[in-house]
Amino acid sequence: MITKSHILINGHKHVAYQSNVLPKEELLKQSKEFFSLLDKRRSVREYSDSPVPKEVIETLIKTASTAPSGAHKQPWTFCAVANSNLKTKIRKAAEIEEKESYESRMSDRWKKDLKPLGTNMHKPFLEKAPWLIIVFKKVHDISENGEKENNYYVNESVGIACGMLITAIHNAGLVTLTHTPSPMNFLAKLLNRPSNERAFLLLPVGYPKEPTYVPDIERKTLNKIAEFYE
Ligand code: IYR
Repeated sequence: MITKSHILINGHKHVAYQSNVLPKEELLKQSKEFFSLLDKRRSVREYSDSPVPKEVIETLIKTASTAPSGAHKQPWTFCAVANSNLKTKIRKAAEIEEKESYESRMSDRWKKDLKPLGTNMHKPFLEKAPWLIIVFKKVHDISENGEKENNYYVNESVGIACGMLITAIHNAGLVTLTHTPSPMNFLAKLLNRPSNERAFLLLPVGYPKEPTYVPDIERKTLNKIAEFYE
């Protein structure tokens, strides 16, 4: 049996980092290939009801949970919903909030900014997509004896994990959409989440309806998003 060899640094166990250094000629190629894959990612609002195996969703969630987090607290819970009754309840509750938002909470300027994207208060994807992943942030942990334990940089940590989840979903040939009905507290109620969890993001996951049309929008060029100091 191969055993991990540990060394102690400041009294804490460390293992050798398994590096992923590429040969020089591969470096640019790999980075360009990954860019080209991710540059094809789009937010998709129309889903097919083709099923996605649970094991795929489990693997995507494990991938997201490789994200770095403040003090390695991993302050997240991913709730994966395939149950139709629950999806219908989530759609109904989300549409009540969205109706209120589109009719009175959102400013005219905000709605004008969203016009090219074609969003509205109707959210059929919440029932059509085979899975909904609702990401909860843990504002603190609760120890086994019921005491509060701190988490750190919770929004940053959970945001990074969500980015990695979106990337993993796209890499698997599936599509998603960052849906943030506001306010989102109905999700904690419907999913019976404990008091230390707050809904952070809802991602429908599935295959796109074929054909699906997405807005013809462009990404900012490198010189608009980056400054180099050499
Ligand atoms: N949450 C609403 C509105 C919305 C807001 C933004 I900013 C978007 O980029 C897209 C939608 C909705 O889901 O329709």
